[in-house]
Amino acid sequence: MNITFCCTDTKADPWLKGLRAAFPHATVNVWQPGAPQADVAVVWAPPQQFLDEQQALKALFNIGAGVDALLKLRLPPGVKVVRLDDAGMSVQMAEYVCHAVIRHFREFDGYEADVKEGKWSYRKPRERQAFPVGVMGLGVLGERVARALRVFDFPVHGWSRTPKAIEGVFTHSGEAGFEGFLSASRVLVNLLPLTPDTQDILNRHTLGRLQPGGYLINVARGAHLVEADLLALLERGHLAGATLDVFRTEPLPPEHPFWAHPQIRITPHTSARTLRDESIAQIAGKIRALEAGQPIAGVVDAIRGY
Ligand code: NDP
Ligand code: OXD
Repeated sequence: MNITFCCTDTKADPWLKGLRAAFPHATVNVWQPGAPQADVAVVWAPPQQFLDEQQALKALFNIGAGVDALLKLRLPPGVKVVRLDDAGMSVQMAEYVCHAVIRHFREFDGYEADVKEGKWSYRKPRERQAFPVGVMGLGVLGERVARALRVFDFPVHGWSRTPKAIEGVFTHSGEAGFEGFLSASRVLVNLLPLTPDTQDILNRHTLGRLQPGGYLINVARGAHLVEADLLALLERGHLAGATLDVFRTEPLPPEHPFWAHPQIRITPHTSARTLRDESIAQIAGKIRALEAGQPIAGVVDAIRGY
């Protein structure tokens, strides 16, 4: 078997070592232009030239959950696109989102500012029922996040394309359920995949439907958010703030207003990192299953876009 590795912004050596250990009889190399045809590829945002040259690939293993960058490209005919299925990401996402929700709800930024000024001052405890959290996307990550938020007794709403049942979570689905989902939420967490249907979905109309004092947590993709609309809603006071991990342009350009905005907290696309060992183990298991003609989880539906 010939396995090729073509991942932008990723140190190749540890991945090659792990893949070679999992497949001692296979050829495992970093892709170079003109390389022999490989059977499967491990990829992250590969160049079009790679896919144009590697027309015999049977499967592309994306080392992330989101496949938006990959689906923009012309793919070899009949190739399976396989996403990472959790591989240690959902617990990280649950930590990140719970931290952001709790930091906002408990006013920790305000306390930090007070402490810097040497002030010992209390704030009135807030009513938890007044902070319903809406989770957009109830897939591998969204469902874990919704369940984690329930542990803290926040009212939790979830929205997905098809109907879902999650214990303790008010679920809504499809276009018909969107309006009711938004107006039931005060804190909005975005965990949708980026597809033609979801691009720009966080805009003045949708964010304007959140309850007053709304708060946005975007941990999915930057292109979900119309950035100027967020700034306008913060300015108007309809939104209280935002925690953003993803941006339309990454790295966030130095002159971007989000860097210094007093109501916006940013992190550098780090809410749920790809964990190398877990990912290699998962990909190796799926390669073996495919070789044995068995079905695997995480095969992307290119028409649906996720
Ligand atoms: P999944 O594919 O498992 O889940 C996607 C969810 O979104 C599903 O519940 C799906 O509905 C729902 N959905 C898709 N399209 C629509 C739509 N048009 N309307 C309503 N609901 C829709 O994805 P994951 O949970 O694994 O990951 C979600 C995204 O998180 C990734 O695509 C990626 O962009 C982002 N991500 C970000 C990371 C970071 O570090 N910032 C790390 C990892 C992922 P249904 O269940 O009905 O199919
Ligand atoms: C992913 C990501 O999609 O890290 O996995 O953004």
